[in-house]
Amino acid sequence: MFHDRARIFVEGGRGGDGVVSFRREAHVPRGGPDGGDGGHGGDVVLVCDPSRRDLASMRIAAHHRAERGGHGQGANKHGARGSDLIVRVPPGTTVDGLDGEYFDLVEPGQRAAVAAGGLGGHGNKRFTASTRQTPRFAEKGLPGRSGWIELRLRLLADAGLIGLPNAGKSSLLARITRAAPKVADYPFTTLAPILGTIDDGERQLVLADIPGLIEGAAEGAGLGHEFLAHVERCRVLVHLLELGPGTDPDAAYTVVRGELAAHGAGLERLPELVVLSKRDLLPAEDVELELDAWRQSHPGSEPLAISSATGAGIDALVGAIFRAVAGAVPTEAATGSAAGEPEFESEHRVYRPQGTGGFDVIKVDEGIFEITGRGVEMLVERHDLANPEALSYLERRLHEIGVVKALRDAGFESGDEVRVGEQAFELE
Ligand SMILES: Nc1nc2c(ncn2[C@@H]2O[C@H](COP(=O)(O)OP(=O)(O)OP(=O)(O)O)[C@@H](O)[C@H]2O)c(=O)[nH]1
Ligand SMILES: [Mg+2]
Repeated sequence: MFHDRARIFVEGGRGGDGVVSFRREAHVPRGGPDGGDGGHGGDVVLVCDPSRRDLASMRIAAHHRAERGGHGQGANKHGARGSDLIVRVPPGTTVDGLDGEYFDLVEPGQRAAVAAGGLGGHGNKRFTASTRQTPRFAEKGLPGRSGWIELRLRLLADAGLIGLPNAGKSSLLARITRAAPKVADYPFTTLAPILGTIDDGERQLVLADIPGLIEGAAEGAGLGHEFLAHVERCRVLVHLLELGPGTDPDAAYTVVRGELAAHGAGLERLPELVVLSKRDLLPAEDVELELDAWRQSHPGSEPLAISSATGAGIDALVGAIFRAVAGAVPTEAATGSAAGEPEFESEHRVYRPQGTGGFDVIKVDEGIFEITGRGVEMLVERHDLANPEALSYLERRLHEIGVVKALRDAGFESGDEVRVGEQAFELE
């Protein structure tokens, strides 16, 4: 099975906790605080890897968690940053990430940090102040970013081989590339797109053999509809129409063109080479008659006639594919963010939740107030409220950022309960 979609759960590593520690030395009676910081959590990073063919490996394990940061230690030792978790995906993978983020992995080695690790907590050394020489509290690390993301693969090929089942697409791919697709005289031999490369000494092109399309493919008939999306990123279509006793290239053409248009992504506007295949099945004169008939009914269209069996017309076709691809203006869909620098580079991005500034105070009940707002929630999340020193530090911070005033305005009195996130505490 060829998997071109996957849904995975990603979670950045939790930040390590800061630590409470005091210097101990034989000749220093009361050493100062020396608790180190926790390390940041690792990121979950998708990396574009050309050796991956599809997204099948994503189905084996759907959960991807990066390592948590190390805890701080005494003697000012900071915890280690958690390792990133690398998830390898094939070129052409697009990602609907967390909070509406979007990534397009095109270039080999391109990276996307889809779930950043959480911040490490500060050790007690950081909380030394003139009025607080011996802080006996430290911050906890914060959780990394997490959630489900959707991956989708659209093969990146320069040219796509399309046509009805049995038109000879796989035979052509086998003839002109080193790919070895299955070939057989029944329809739907090819069950998933197959890539091959052709090389003219200077340039290399990627060719995709797309499973045969039939009438209704765009609505789900046959196999083709699942794979029409892969055609979206091709620059040129190579449309194969089978010759032979009793075949009707015109009718076949109409069916496939109809499906391209019905897919709805503008596939019908891609440049197209029309190729009459299996020419060895007809006498040479009849092939010429077919070509003439085609030119008559499709003015301006110059079809090629080939045989993958004998090799007739193959060199001319390969030359025409190279020229067509070189002349084709890349479509929006074909390039994605491929042009220029990869947009999402590898630098470590720690998850600092957005919009941490504002907060709201609501009176929930008599003597009970709730504060919402990411900044305040983070502050509370990072402290151990059972520790009186941490609590008084927190109170000071809440004063400084105006939360206490807002509480007073809402009718708060000393000793009332305050709720933030999942925590509840009394504030003096
Ligand atoms: N005589 C002759 N037979 C051919 C030629 N090309 C393909 N065939 C035969 O046509 C049949 C179908 O060929 P495939 O290459 O499997 O066709 P396909 O378009 O890939 O078919 P699907 O994968 O089912 O969509 C096979 O029996 C091939 O041997 C040709 O140039 N000459
Ligand atoms: Mg095939």
